[in-house]
Amino acid sequence: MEVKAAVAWSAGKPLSLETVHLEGPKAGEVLVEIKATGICHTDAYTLSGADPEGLFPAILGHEGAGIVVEVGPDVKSLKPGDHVIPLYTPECRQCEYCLSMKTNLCQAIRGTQGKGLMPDGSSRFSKDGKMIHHYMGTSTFSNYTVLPEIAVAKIREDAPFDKVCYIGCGVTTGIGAVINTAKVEPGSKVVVFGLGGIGLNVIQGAKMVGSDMIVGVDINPQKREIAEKFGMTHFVNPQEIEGDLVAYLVDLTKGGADYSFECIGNVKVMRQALECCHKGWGVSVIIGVASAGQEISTRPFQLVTGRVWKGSAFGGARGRTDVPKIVDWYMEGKINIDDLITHVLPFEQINEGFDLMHRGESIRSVVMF
Ligand code: NAD
Ligand code: DAO
Ligand code: ZN
Repeated sequence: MEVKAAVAWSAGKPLSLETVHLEGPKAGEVLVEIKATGICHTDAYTLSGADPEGLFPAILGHEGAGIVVEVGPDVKSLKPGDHVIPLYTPECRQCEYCLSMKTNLCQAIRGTQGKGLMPDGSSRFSKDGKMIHHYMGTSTFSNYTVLPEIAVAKIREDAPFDKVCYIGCGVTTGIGAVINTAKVEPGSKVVVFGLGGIGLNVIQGAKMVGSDMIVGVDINPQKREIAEKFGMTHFVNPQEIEGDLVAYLVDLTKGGADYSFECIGNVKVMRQALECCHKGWGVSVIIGVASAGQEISTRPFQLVTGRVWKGSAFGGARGRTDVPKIVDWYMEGKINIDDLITHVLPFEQINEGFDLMHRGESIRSVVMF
């Protein structure tokens, strides 16, 4: 079939709106009509050319929601008409990783997904006979996409696509890092570095589990108001404090953070996030994706004296199991997504969504087909 897609032909260029060819689903795959998709920092990172694993041409996008329109042979868990969220972290429930119950990093289709291909090693997208890569196994910048069944979460039908698409990445990443990765307890002191689309969801997760003190750190003072709305109790602008930021935060938290989260992708800030943690038990979670070749460092004594450094991908969430529950939380009013979606754009203005992000004017832009 012919579909509408925003194609990344090469790095560093705006997306090109095209009609491209999409082959139907093969065994174990489903065809999904994408109704809405968020634009995430990670799409911009890949489009910029800084992502060493970025492949071109490709159809980017990994934060979508839509409806199943066709299923291939052997598909058991989905049917046409099901409302769904695509998963860049699949959940096969059969691989060693899924069965370990220690990680959400299902490896069932890792090899082909990383090469921009479907599990059979081919792409479903092409233009004039030229192959176009899939992206993160999802390619939601197309009004139709083909997905492996194991990379699709079925959600309730009354959930609005233009809001719950954000659960496909940002919401789950932030809230999940608090609940699944750090397992923050009520009464905790939390420090969040970077108050963007991820950090604000960390704040809302920390508030949800009953943290007493939630310190937000950002160089953009305009983030203060929205962060307070989501539960931040103290704001720190590193450019406004005198002296060492780590010492300032340890003093503010009276001994250090029980939990800290790096939501920027800056290796210097990752070190600050670890070192502002409480001696003996503080846990620091890296969420931000640093540029290629970057390395983190600290004095090993920071770890010897009880601080713990962890990382979190997709909030440690098992997508097919956890995403429908997070959609329920939104529908029950337990989490706020509406105030984080600052811009809704028609598909034709998808490049404007990237511009808004680069200018720091949006938290999340959502594109509707
Ligand atoms: P964003 O651009 O919306 O937010 C980043 C925030 O950090 C901004 O408010 C900015 O002002 C602030 N900032 C920048 N430099 C700073 C500094 N030196 N000190 C303090 N604040 C600073 O980005 P986002 O969408 O929230 O994404 C954050 C990171 O998370 C990115 O690296 C993204 O790729 C990554 N990410 C990771 C996962 C995962 O599963 N681990 C998932 C999605 C996104
Ligand atoms: O299993 O080796 C693996 C890689 C899984 C990829 C996990 C994604 C990490 C987060 C990247 C940003 C997502 C928007
Ligand atoms: Zn698996």
